[in-house]
Amino acid sequence: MKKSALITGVNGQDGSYLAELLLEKGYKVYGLIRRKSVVDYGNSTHLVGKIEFLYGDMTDLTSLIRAMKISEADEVYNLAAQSFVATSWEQPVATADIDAVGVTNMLEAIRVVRPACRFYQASTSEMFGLVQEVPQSESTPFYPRSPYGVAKLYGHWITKNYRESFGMYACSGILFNHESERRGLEFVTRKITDAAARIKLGKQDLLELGNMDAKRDWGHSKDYVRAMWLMLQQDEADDYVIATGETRSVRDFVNAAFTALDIELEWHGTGAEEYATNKADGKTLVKVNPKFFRPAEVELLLGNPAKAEAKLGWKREISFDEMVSRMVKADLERVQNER
Ligand code: NAP
Ligand code: G4F
Repeated sequence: MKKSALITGVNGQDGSYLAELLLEKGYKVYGLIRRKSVVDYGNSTHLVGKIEFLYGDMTDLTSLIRAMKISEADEVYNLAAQSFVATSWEQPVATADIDAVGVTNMLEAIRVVRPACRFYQASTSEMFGLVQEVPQSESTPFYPRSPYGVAKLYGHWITKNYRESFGMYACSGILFNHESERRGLEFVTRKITDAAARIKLGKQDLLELGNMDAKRDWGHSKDYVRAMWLMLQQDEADDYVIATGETRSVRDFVNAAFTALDIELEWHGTGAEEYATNKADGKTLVKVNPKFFRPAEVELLLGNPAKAEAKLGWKREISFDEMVSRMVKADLERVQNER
């Protein structure tokens, strides 16, 4: 008999890659999406007809109970979230409703309808925030720095609590930043690759960014959704850090993206006065705009994936350079074909 899986946030970056992976593995896949005024399957548009879409919302327990009843899910992957850190200062209450209480709603729907169903929670390296040690592992104390990080920490602990209180198979993946050709355009990596492509094609003059010194441990989403699935196939539920073990600054990412397009940058100034010129003609292509600075920043993330590698047999396959090159190539093609 086919296993059944329910993915919340199926039209997001990770949801679409995970749905592809589960289809390859022979699952019947259900994806939860929100009703919008215009029908929009987002990153999972190509999966229409292959997976079953269910309307629902993380803030509406009744819709999650309904989704559990219809899907009869053996595994639930809770990827739905208000996932953009900067927006969490503008919409702190909505972020908490979706990213914190929404997790309890999903766990309750499982507990009431199908308690044997396995549960994956999308936890995040943002919970480490003002990092208490380097690198960060499963035992590193948390210190979130944004309403998003605080809400996700609630989701993390309620998942652990349902595991301990009710014996549910509930896991949290503490995933470090992961990107792809499907990443939202507001996140820094995709903002950079999209702008670099436009600048290369003469469709944009300048890229404005915030904190160039922030460091992230960046991997590719396709590798990370494999880890989610592995977490739900073990004898016992547990929490795992998923990361590459490498860290780079935003400036490093900018250099890598422009290099992939054969543009060499020269950097000048520091802090809010920093900018980069094209070495070939001296034209300013990148500059800092303080409007993108955050009220509180996460300066350094670097994960230690040793536990996941040893216990899950997980290993990332897509290198940093390969990821940047795929993102730049996809954006170049897309921008070229824009009218
Ligand atoms: P994403 O592209 O922003 O996808 C988030 C999804 O959640 C979207 O499909 C969105 O649907 C849905 N959603 C938002 N609010 C909802 C609500 N109230 N009810 C139902 N669905 C809702 O994020 P992602 O990068 O794929 O990340 C997936 C998950 O992993 C998120 O929980 C994120 O916080 C977490 N995470 C991500 C990273 C990373 O680096 N990518 C790292 C650690 C953890 P709409 O299209 O309707 O908005
Ligand atoms: O790409 P970002 O917006 O991602 P951030 O804040 O690290 O969050 C992402 O990763 C988390 C895992 O650690 C996820 F939980 C979360 O859902 C999301 O996927 O920003 C990365 C860094 C930040 O330090 C930011 O200040 O880039 C810096 N940055 C500098 N200029 C910028 C910009 N970020 C954005 N979005 N836009 C800028 O212009």
